[in-house]
Amino acid sequence: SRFADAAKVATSKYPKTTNKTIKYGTAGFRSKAEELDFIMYRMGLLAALRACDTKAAIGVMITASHNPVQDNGVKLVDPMGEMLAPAWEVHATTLVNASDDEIPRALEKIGGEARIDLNHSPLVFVGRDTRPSSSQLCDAVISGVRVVGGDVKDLGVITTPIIHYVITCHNDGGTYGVPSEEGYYQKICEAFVKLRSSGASNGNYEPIVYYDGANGVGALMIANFLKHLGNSLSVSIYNDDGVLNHLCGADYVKVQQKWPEGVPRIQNVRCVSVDGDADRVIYSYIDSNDKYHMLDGDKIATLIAGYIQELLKNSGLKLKLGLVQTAYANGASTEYITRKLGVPVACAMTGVKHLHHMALQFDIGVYFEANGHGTVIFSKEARAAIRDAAQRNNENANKLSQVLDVINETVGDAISDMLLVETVLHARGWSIFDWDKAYADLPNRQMKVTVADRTVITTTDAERVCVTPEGLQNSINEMVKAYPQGRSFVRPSGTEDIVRVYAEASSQEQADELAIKVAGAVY
Ligand code: 16G
Ligand code: ZN
Repeated sequence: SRFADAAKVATSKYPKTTNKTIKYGTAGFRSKAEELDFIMYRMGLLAALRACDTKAAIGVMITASHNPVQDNGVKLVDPMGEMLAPAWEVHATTLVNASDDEIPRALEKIGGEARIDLNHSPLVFVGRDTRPSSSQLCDAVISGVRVVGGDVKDLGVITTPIIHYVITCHNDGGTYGVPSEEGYYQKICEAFVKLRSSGASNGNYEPIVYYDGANGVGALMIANFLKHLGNSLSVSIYNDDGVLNHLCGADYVKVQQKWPEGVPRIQNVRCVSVDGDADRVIYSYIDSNDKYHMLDGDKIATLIAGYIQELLKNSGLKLKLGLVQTAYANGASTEYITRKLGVPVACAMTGVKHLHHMALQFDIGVYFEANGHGTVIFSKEARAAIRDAAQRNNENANKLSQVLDVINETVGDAISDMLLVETVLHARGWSIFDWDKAYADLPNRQMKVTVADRTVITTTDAERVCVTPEGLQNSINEMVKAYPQGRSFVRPSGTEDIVRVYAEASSQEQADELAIKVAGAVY
């Protein structure tokens, strides 16, 4: 077989170390770093095949995002910056579960099924986060690509959203932007600076933020953005050299609902927390009474959607704007955006690919997970209409056109999202307090439950309703009834071997109580 070498290198350098069945999950493969060498190598092989299949460059990102530093993971990025196509997730699972000797046959089979052209010379971009294990794991990916004759472009330590952007620009011939890290900073920052050219302060808005880098790649990359921002925004960087994601970062702040360690606790300052690969962002602040407040993906989404809606209205452009959330979206946010702003809301399953897909039904789709992952996407027609109106000196369309350039449409980016939030606050003349008071979050609680087999739990209606085990949903309904404004759901995690429980109610005590009861029913 022409893939014979792939088996040889596997046996000698990257032998399979487990017989457990492993699945390509919501965010690719993820586990303890020391279990990943053979998986990385095989993902290098697969990325090369996928590049032949699409006749385009493919991306491989090595990161375990918000997870602890001992973990790592890998995911593939498709040609237009999308998550890997579902059929290839299945191929990834097949390839990783094959024995070392079976690799050539698995590759032949995948190649045959996808009818790929092996005469195409595959190109694979690789990138990695700052984990100590990432560099070695990246070498394994590179070996995999090369063994089947592929070329590698190593982007080094980089954020997930930048690799999505670079891949997209490379494959569309530079239409979306210049296909380089530098091109990215330039595009986004130039638009941002222009949008506040009349002055960096405005009303209650002060151009000052504290930045919690989660001790990861986000802390390194923000410095590159700052070089292009001049005096338009003052960013104080914290958490740039401690333990990754430890007691800080977007996931910690969101789940623990606590101020990140390592950031000075100063009243009324906006604190921006990103995660370990800088694709999630959460805001928080301490008010004048020393009370802590957290502004999550829902708050960000409603802020952005509200502003885009206003620009659309004032521009006279007839484009359909919508918001996509998940079951985790706070009930108060959904109520606010539908009733108060009149923007339609759709609910998708957890995972960026599901939200992204659902957002395509709108001309302008804002999508955000409560955990801070999200962005805005524009249809081709919407983009053309906005650019066209901007050229005809429609002032609001012109603003919208610049806002478009601050956004990374290929995937959510913590830093680009931050610059977008700052743009809206600046335009409105709002402090973080003004933003926060749009609506009050319903108190909520998330819990993890460890069970023998999480796959016995299946759900429907975008994970809001539990189908199996039989009777569980009825029990949840009964429990929820006892709590004013109560809502709760359970779903198997796509990234960890656990079941997640979410509950909200009118008080924190009640939300906690409801979560504990529902968790008890799952166990
Ligand atoms: C992954 C997803 C994230 C989702 C999370 C849920 C991507 C790129 N990332 O990190 O969007 O919120 O999984 O994890 O899709 P869970 O299934 O363990 O709750
Ligand atoms: Zn992440």
